[in-house]
Amino acid sequence: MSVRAVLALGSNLGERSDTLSHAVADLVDTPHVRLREVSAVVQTKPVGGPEDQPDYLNMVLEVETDLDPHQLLAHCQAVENKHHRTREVRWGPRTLDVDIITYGDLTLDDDDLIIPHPRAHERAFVLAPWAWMDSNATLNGVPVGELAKAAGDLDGVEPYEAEPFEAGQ
Ligand code: PH2
Ligand code: MG
Ligand code: MG
Repeated sequence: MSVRAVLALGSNLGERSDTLSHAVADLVDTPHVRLREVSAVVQTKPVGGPEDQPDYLNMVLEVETDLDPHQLLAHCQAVENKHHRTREVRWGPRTLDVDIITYGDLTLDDDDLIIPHPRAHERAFVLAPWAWMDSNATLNGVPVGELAKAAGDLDGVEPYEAEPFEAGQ
């Protein structure tokens, strides 16, 4: 049986754009996780955590997977670790964060995993790229575009344009 899951990626340390690209490739580098949709990349002001941390790049993916939720979590954490993720400060700067936002229609409240993600409904850095990727998406029965408009951090979310590529650099 396979299930559609939405994953959110964030990076605010190092080569953020390269990290996100490689993370997408790593997440789907298994027959158990297949890529269905990819959002635009957005640049976002940090929400919570230390005030002086750099801006994030964020994006979301829809995947189809036959991993169960805990297997999918372990897979996401393995990809975070590959990108040198450390866990010193809660909501502190990180090379890569991969969060499970939804897993089909499942609701789960385990010590190590809550689905849907408990803060996704109020975070424009997740909701805005998600709404642009999938205009029909809902979270807890509410269109994600509506949730994005109500989110306090929407002003800090802007489309990200990659640096132009120049030969020889
Ligand atoms: N992730 C957090 C806390 N704050 N802010 C932005 N803009 N983007 C994030 O990905 C983010 C955050 C915890 O995971
Ligand atoms: Mg997170
Ligand atoms: Mg996380």
